[in-house]
Amino acid sequence: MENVSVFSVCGMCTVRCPIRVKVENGRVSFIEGNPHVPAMKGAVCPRGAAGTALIYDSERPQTPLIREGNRGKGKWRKASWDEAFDYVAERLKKIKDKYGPESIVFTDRGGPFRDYHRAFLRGLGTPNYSNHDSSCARNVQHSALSLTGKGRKAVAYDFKNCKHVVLQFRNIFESVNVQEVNNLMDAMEKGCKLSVIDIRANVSAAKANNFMKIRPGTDYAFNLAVINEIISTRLYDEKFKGTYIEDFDALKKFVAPYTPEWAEGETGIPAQQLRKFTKELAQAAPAVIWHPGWMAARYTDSFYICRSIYIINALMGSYGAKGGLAFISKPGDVGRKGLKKFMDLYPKPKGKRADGVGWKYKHFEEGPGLAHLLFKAMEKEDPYPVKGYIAYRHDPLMGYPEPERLKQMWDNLDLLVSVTFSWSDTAWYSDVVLPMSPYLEKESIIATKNALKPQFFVRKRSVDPCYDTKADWEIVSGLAKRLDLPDLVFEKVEDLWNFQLDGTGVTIDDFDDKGMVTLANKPVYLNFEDYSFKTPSGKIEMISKKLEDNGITSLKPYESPVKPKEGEFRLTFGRCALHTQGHTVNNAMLFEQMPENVLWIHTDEAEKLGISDGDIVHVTQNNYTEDIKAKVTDVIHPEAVFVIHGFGHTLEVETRALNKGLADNKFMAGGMEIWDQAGGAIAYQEHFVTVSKA
Ligand SMILES: Nc1nc2c(c(=O)[nH]1)N[C@H]1C(S)=C(S)[C@@H](COP(=O)(O)OP(=O)(O)OC[C@H]3O[C@@H](n4cnc5c(=O)[nH]c(N)nc54)[C@H](O)[C@@H]3O)O[C@H]1N2
Ligand SMILES: Nc1nc2c(c(=O)[nH]1)N[C@H]1C(S)=C(S)[C@@H](COP(=O)(O)OP(=O)(O)OC[C@H]3O[C@@H](n4cnc5c(=O)[nH]c(N)nc54)[C@H](O)[C@@H]3O)O[C@H]1N2
Ligand code: SF4
Ligand SMILES: [Mo]
Repeated sequence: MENVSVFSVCGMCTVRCPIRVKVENGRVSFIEGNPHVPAMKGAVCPRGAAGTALIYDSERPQTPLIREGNRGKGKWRKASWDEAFDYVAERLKKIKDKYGPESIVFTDRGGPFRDYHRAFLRGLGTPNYSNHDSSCARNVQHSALSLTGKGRKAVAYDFKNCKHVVLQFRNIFESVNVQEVNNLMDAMEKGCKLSVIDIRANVSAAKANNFMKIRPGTDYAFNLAVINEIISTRLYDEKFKGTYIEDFDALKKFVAPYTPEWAEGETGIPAQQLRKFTKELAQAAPAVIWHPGWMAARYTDSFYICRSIYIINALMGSYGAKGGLAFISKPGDVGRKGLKKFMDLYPKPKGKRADGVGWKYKHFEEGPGLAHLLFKAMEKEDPYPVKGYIAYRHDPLMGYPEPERLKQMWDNLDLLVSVTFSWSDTAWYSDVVLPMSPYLEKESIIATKNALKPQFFVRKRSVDPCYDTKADWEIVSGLAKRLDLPDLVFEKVEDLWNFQLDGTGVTIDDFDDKGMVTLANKPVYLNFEDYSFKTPSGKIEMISKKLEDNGITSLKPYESPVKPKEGEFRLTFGRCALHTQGHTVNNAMLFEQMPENVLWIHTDEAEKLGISDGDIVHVTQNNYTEDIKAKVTDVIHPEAVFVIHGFGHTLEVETRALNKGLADNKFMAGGMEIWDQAGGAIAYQEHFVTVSKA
């Protein structure tokens, strides 16, 4: 067999870096960053390099499976694809006939490859598409919308040209996006400053010029004091304020009591340090990026923290600026035609969403709604019964709080289907597992990247599947065929791509050279004369009518977080460079490098408890206990303990990951009910645990 190289798209996390895959004798031998994308610098991150271990792993679902015993007991019958498709389609039809199309719901993991399966849902007639985002970035999205009328992805972080980057609950050097990291490192070599505000010194803090260790849950206090300082010392961008900020006086009045001295008492960060930092930030303006956060589903006021960050960016004039929050273009903005959409084949379903978004909760964006409220609707059969659920590349039992509670919410379902490439708690609990081919073994639909230079990109198949798995489009097509949706049935992926490219002037051959097609010659930056935001005033609005009309205040007074009781710690978490969420722990290459997580605990607190570095400790909440190794350190705030999320697997089919480390989501009693009412996301860090030596 010949040796070939294929342009593809990494699938080890949702960043989806462009890659080039070397194939020798039908096996993947090497994965590198796509050399035509300068910011990749030819590299991938450690997880990206471990894609080979994913495809050649025998511990993943290898054929369709249909449940035989009770849910979760792991008794499976192997099925052919025809049998599995028939089984699922028949049951979906029955549910639709008996309860109506809205009784079928679907959640996925977000990302750029959604148009085709979302069209499938429209074809079925259900409004209930949802994704993981109420466990991730919903607060960021809703805060962006509330201020500018546009979502969080309407701006790109122009790290390459930035002069001062601020990371607050954003650990860019471990929670990686390869191109962003490379661009930031280039900028830092040219003198860009890095400030990090975190509850512990992470890798980003180690690279920072300025690290501010903050008391967990007090970020809003810090940010309000920064706004106070900017306004009282007139450090804001006059021209930007005049053109683009609405209700400035209301903001000024609101922040007046929140002085740096006041904030010091809340956050533990000295007032003088805050002042110095604010001044330095203003000196770099408008080429500043205060990152609004990514995994911002942490506190009940996270939405307001995100809003305060966007407000600071606005005061710095960083919106639309080179080196700031640059406005991105869509194909239409650069005079090109966008991809033809599968979703346009069907009208938007008329029914109400089961999660209440759009009618009960009018201040939330409809798009993906809020999955935790969808799960609640399943339990209560309110506003109507939900009987069929497809979890598509999504593992809510690992990603949402209190899995046992979530299983109860799913008890009323007649059908639970998982479409997945790896085992997961959710797949294990399903009635049917439809195994998806991992990214190196499949094609994906063409996607658009809206950017300073927008582009189309595509994932091509590098090698054929080694097990009886199928690509996403083959799975949706197989179901569409049996559910009377002929427009969504494709025999060949080329036909599907040609549908998308129709009218764009681009052909699939145009992707051969570089793996992507760029739609503009050079980056486009804001033109002050003709840009307006999508708010009623066209400006960035400090007071949002949409929020206020729904009983939610735009400028919320600060409330001090609960202090942990004596002997308790706030449970905090984050990511590491070697794993993605819960789904890589069992990857042989990554497991070898990091088999378990450890519990970060402050030296003084550990000493009080008689715990030394490396000791095994019990972590307990409400009579539930798991054991984990302690990492005793000075660099974490004493009120918190910290773990990397995604460990503590209990499935015997994953022999490597089994019983390694601790599962943070099991220490969040009542957590499905604790969410940010203004921003919509779960508040994962409002939970406390005790720690003792084992
Ligand atoms: N306690 C706690 N809970 C959390 C978090 C936390 O830190 N702590 N983090 C939250 C965050 S930020 C998020 S985003 C969610 C994530 O929650 P999920 O999206 O549920 O988690 P993943 O493990 O990324 O993906 C779920 C499943 O989808 C499949 N999959 C993942 N990526 C791909 C892909 O690119 N292609 C294909 N075909 N399949 C894929 C895998 O088989 C995996 O089992 O969890 C959230 N929940
Ligand atoms: N390697 C790797 N990269 C990833 C992922 C992955 O799993 N692995 N997942 C991807 C996904 S889905 C997401 S959402 C992003 C997440 O990207 P990030 O949001 O940047 O990642 P996290 O590590 O969850 O959190 C960042 C930091 O928040 C800190 N933190 C916790 N509580 C507080 C607090 O109260 N205040 C402050 N100021 N800081 C706090 C943590 O200590 C941590 O260092 O990463 C993406 N990239
Ligand atoms: S950041 Fe790493 S794992 Fe994620 S897509 Fe890029 S190379 Fe793959
Ligand atoms: Mo996330």
